[in-house]
Amino acid sequence: MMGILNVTPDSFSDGGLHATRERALARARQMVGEGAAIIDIGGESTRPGAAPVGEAEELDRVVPVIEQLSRELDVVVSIDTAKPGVMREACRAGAEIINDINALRAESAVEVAAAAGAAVCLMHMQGEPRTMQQDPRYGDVVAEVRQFLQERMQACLAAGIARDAISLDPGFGFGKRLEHNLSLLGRLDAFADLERPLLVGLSRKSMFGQLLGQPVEGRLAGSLAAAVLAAWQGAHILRVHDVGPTVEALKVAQSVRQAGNNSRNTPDRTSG
Ligand code: 8Y4
Repeated sequence: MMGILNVTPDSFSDGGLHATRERALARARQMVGEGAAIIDIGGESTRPGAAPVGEAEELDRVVPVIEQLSRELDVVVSIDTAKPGVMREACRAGAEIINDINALRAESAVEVAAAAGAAVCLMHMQGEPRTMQQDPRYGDVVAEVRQFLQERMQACLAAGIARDAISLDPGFGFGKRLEHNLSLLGRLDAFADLERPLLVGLSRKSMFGQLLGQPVEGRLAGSLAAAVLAAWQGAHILRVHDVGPTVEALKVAQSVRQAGNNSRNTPDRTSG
């Protein structure tokens, strides 16, 4: 389980950077207590219309939190950034995974990741965040996402990143309509032959708003259903806001999977 940690100033209480850091640390401790093995730290809001953050500001937000968490907790820290300079400093501070929604396509990003010796998550996105939802189009969304991920993996391997250090992500919601997201979620098996762990981020995303008519705070049930479907198809890492509830939902799925295997192996099971 990968817990999402936003280290962005609270829009309600303006307590400054110190309060932002303390709030983030408390949230991280809670998620680890609920079973998160990875904390994904982001210093730039991904909300549509949010102001872009400069590199220095992003580093001021995330570096102290990464240092403290990797010192204090038995957890792997992941840095959610597309900026090579932030990747480098975050890894120096203790981050072991680079989670880049741009799949290391920025100038020098692949080289920085290789030099840092970090693991990387390569995510598919069509277009760029500001405009990606304007008119997403695919012939065969599953085939195109798979092809993109394979190409980005090749670029990483060519730069000396170890195959074992790479995970792949279809990028739910990133330049995709509801129908594209649903096609991908039903066909996660199509990525199995890439032989890399799959990371999926579905938590609270707008596809559940579209399907259920729920605002972001009402999307837990939809997110849990999707998490179970993904895990059932073999997804390895789930990026979620609600760590405790997702751990419980997956426990149910895992138990069913084990019971199912047992019964298939039972000789006296009748058929027909
Ligand atoms: C409510 C809350 C509604 C958050 C939407 C969102 C992914 C990711 C994001 C993902 C990987 C998000 C950084 C978008 N999504 N990284 N990052 N995979 N690897 N939206 O799917 O959470 S940010």
